[in-house]
Amino acid sequence: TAAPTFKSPVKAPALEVDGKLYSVDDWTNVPASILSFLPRKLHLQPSHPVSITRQVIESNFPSPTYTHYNHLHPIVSVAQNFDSLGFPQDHPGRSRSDTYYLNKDTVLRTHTSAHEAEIFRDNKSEGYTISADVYRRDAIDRSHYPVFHQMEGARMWDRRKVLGGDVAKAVWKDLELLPKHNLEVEDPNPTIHPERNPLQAEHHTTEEAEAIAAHLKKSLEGVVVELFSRARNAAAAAGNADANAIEPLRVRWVEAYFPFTSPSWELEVFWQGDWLEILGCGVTKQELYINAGVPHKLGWAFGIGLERVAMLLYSIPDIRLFWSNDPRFLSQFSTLEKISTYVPFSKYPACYKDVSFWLRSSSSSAGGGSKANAQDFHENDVMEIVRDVGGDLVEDVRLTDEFTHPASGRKSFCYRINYRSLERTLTNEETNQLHDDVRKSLVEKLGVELR
Ligand code: FA5
Ligand code: MG
Repeated sequence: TAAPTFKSPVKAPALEVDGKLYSVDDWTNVPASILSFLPRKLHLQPSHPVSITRQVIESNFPSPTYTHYNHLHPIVSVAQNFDSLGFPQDHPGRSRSDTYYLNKDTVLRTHTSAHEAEIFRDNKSEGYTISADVYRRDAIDRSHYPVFHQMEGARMWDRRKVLGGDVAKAVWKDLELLPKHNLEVEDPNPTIHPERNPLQAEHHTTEEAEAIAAHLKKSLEGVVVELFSRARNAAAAAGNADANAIEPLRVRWVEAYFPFTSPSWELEVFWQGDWLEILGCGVTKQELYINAGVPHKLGWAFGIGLERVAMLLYSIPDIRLFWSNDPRFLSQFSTLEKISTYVPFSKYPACYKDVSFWLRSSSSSAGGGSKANAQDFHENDVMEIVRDVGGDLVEDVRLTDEFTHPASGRKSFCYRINYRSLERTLTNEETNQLHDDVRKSLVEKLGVELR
């Protein structure tokens, strides 16, 4: 047999992104298809709906009270994304099934909150917004995409600087300056609940927390009212018959939990027959200010999904459309002033296909490396394989059946994949080929047994 004539030097494996090298290790799970999204920066593209939505929301948080950060790089440390925010070590958000790791210390940020601590430390202004692309391994459907855009916002008050040291009074005074609205927002729960939504009693009085929560809610409700009145006025001004047909706006506050706020909430808007979550928020945990060297501050923070808002605002039916380069999509958005209802250029036929498989039983997985057995199977791995093969030709993926064999204990799953292009009709051959590739890839990458 022919022996190699020379050995090529063994290069330490590394990923190069934006001219920087990241060493690769057991944690690395970010595929090239995801890295290819980094240059898009939809939040900065003139006349892109994500960018217009960003600007409309920013206008509710004017400078100099708020500084706007829009150019922070998406690759951050695990310390920034999780540790600085008090995520416990076993928080599911840290797992490789939820987050894209470049290596064990470095991730694609999963939220704009990754920058909270550094901006608190910078201590430039009383408030800020950060708009940016964020990355998550997640489900595939019309309102979820592995890359999306968030806007983080925060406002704080300095105990040493408010008149008479009475923070609550100062916050209520600032609240009076916020634009008035007459939207009735459902908000059934008390601000502070001893277990579910506790007061940070070592740091805040009840009055302070109540005042900050009220300022937070009023600020965000103001954003929602602003956004939707623009949409309606535009529709009405354009003589759009739909202006009256638009359902009355329904908005509600729901209790939530985040490791870096307490109390915490999510804001939901009624959309296409269901409640859609558009943001998370809360009273910032004092630990963050203390660790950032500004222990005398107190205040609130929120994180809003820009695509979710843009979908509501323009009636965009599918989150994949934001990534389209089709001029029939892009040409519909031009100015900040005129927000009009999106006109779908066509709805092409959908094609459902099912795939069923058995997970490998744990006994057969010995030495199986990273392949899936019942213990480490995660649905997001299926999602990513489908996404990798089908890209934006996949509209959604749903678990339709789950079964455990009574005798062997083996588990079986059936997923239904909906193939549909936003831009053309897919041929039968094409969908069959895609589905075949998905099936092969599931076997190769997850080691499942097809049924
Ligand atoms: C967060 O990311 C928190 N950082 C928000 C926050 C900031 C809370 C500051 C408190 C203080 P959450 O995971 O719920 O929270 O995401 C926030 C918003 O991002 C959601 O409400 C939703 O609008 C949007 N979002 C989440 N996942 C996706 C996705 N896969 N595709 C599109 N939008 C998404
Ligand atoms: Mg949430």
